[in-house]
Amino acid sequence: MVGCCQKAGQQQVLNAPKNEGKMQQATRNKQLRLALWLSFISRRLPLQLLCITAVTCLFLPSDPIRAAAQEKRPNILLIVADDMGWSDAGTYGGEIFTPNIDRLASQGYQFLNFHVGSMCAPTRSMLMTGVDNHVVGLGNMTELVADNQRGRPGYEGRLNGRAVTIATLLNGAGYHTYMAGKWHLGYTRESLPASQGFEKSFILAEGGADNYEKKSYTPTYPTPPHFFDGLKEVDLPSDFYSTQFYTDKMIGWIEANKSDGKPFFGYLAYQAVHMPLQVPDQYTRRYLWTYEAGWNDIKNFRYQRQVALGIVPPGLQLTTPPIIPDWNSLPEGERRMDAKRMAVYAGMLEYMDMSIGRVLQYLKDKGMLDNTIVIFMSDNGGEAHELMDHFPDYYAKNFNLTYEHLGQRGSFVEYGPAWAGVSMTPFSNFKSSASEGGVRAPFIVSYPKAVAVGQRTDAFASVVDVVPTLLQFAGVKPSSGSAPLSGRSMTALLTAESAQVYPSDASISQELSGGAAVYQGDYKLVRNIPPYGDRKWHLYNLRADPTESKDLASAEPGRVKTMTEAYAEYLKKNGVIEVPEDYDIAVQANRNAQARH
Ligand SMILES: [Ca+2]
Repeated sequence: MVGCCQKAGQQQVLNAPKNEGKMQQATRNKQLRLALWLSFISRRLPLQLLCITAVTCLFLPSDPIRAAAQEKRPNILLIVADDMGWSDAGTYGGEIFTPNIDRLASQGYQFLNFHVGSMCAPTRSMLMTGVDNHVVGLGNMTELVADNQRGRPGYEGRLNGRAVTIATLLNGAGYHTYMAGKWHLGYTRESLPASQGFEKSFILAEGGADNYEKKSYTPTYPTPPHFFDGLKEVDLPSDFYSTQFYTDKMIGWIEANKSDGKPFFGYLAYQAVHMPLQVPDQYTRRYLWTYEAGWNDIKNFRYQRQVALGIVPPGLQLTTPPIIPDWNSLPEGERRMDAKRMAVYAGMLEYMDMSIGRVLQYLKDKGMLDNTIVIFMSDNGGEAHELMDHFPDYYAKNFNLTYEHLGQRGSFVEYGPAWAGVSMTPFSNFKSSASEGGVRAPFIVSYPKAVAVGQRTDAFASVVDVVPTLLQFAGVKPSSGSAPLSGRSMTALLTAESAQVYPSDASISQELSGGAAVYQGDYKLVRNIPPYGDRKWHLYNLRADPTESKDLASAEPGRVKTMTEAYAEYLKKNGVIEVPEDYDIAVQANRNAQARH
């Protein structure tokens, strides 16, 4: 009978009319929480105790977080995809087969307006600490650090110790802490995961690497990549494939300690779908036919699907940079190669989704899934950069670039700006820009005990909000000896107590490598450097204009002034050193790489 109530409660939320009053929504959410709680209790108590329990429930805290925590502290599984686009998963409009990510969304909370840094390591530094990247040592990518930033506090290129990681806090509170995958936050002894609170770790130190062997993927990393098992640098097994290996590691650690009564925090940071794009060939083959349709049609398909899902507004004018040719204007040989490059990307992403499914199925089989907070996200927008254009001789010499080998061991594949634009439908620009195409990321939270089921939100939220949220769910306080948290807890939103994370008049700023953005309510003030912008501020109303196509800066000078003042405060508060006027990412990257040779 209680089981019926749970189903009915969930169905009510899924079918809630959009114009429903706030009071009705609050009442409904209380009913849902009570139903979930009763269902939870009923699975653990004899029937004769149920009546007493039901009465007692009326006097328990209405706060579902405390109610859940009183029973057992939650496990936490934090899954991060690398360079995955906002629209790639099915639940965000994509045609790629991602049933496990989609199921997480349908059983949890899907964010439509979640923001990250525009590149890997800064996002990850905020994800691990909850503190702005300029405070904790990743003020810029170490590969891109400007001459005026080098050696300055906040630009160490590794976690600098000013903030304690969530792994350290949770481990200190009795959690097992595991990390498998890409770290990218330094590999000095004190900055490795093993020194940052993770009791078990197997990591790639650099920003990327080959997925099959210990091999660099770019001449800007002149030495082979570094992998660490704890504090020990190690070689890779001969049958290594990154996604499979990291998944096995995570499941193995959870399994080894599952019976000792301690909860776990698992950080699963896949190399997928960062270049080089690689996956077992059968996954690529599934998509060859799909992408022969070309990037124009696929982008339009995704947009129409997003409109049908109700996650983006209809009537948008999708923007395509002039450097991207019309698909039908390409010679057949180029179309064939480009279709396969995207097929490898899609296959690699599907393999990752399948692997996420393996972990979730394992947790379900062991009866642990209901008590696990699962987060899935990407760390930045789709990657448009084409290294093969910059270093053609290097790739011709070190990789097999034939059509037949694309995606396999020994090959090198990047998917380029046209497909990156598809990945970021409907937004403009890409990874490393401050446009939404660089900083809007998929973000899903599932936690059946406390998080509302089957919900979507367009509330603004950011990567710095993850740590305060997880600490609150786990009942763990931030460290008094650490830099203060930069974000806000999302728990009130997730448990349907509030419709927002930030008040609508709050200003939230970010900066990376000269790109900068300030968010306030529906508005965004943004500045990009070439090739993504003109170094000037532009103002957009993101709700009406998510593609950032209608600049309102000259029409609303007052708003621009308020937001630039908020940005100036942000710079001061976080010790940001802005890049010089003539800073150029490609020139700086080459100069820094030469210095490392
Ligand atoms: Ca990335």
